[in-house]
Amino acid sequence: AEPAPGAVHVPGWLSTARQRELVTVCREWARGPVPIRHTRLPTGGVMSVRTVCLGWHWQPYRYTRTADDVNGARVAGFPDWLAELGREALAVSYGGTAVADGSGRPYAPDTALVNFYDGDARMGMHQDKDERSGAPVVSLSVGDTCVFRFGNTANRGRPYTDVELASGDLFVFGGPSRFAYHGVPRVLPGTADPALGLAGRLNITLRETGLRD
Ligand code: MD3
Ligand code: FE
Repeated sequence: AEPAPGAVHVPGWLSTARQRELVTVCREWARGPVPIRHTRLPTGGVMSVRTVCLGWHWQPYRYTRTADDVNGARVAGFPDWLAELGREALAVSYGGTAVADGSGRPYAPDTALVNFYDGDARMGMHQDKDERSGAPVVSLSVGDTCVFRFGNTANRGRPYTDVELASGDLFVFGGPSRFAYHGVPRVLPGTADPALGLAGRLNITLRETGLRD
């Protein structure tokens, strides 16, 4: 389904086996070198979602190599297999592995944000503007279903569309959708397959930062 220009939703894209592998590897990433944490905002607020990063460490509102706001450690590397998964995601959603900017350049994500939602976690409406690249964002959901709110590029309010994201769903945001406001108003606890062994929801987003050391 293509709910907006450049936005493609592929329900059930990840096999159960791949979902289980992602749960396992996310558990490892959550332990370190930078432990998963509730991100502290410059306003003093703390996000209800817990996040761990690969490749580049996101702290509001910039990317660094070391987690100066957590324990100072260098973030875990961004694995090649995850970049390859990102190119597979573009292949199924856009029909090719190139970034859809006319350059023909292959998608080369260099950071992942792994978000963990317990039953009370939410994410307010926001834009992702800290990357210096217009390349698409690839989102993979595992575990409990959530309500994902997909808005417009002008403001955080209406018009928006609510879409349920379930375990195994792929969502790609490119073109005009790349800078749309979006958020997660709620998670639907207990909706995941118990065999996954995950209480809550994981979301992995792949991005190109456009940054160099
Ligand atoms: C649309 N994550 O990490 S994934 C985020 O489910 C974030 O954890 C949510 O928003 C989550 O920044 C939503 C879908 C998503 C991710 C990034 C986008 C949609 C996007 C970037 C641009 C436009
Ligand atoms: Fe976002």
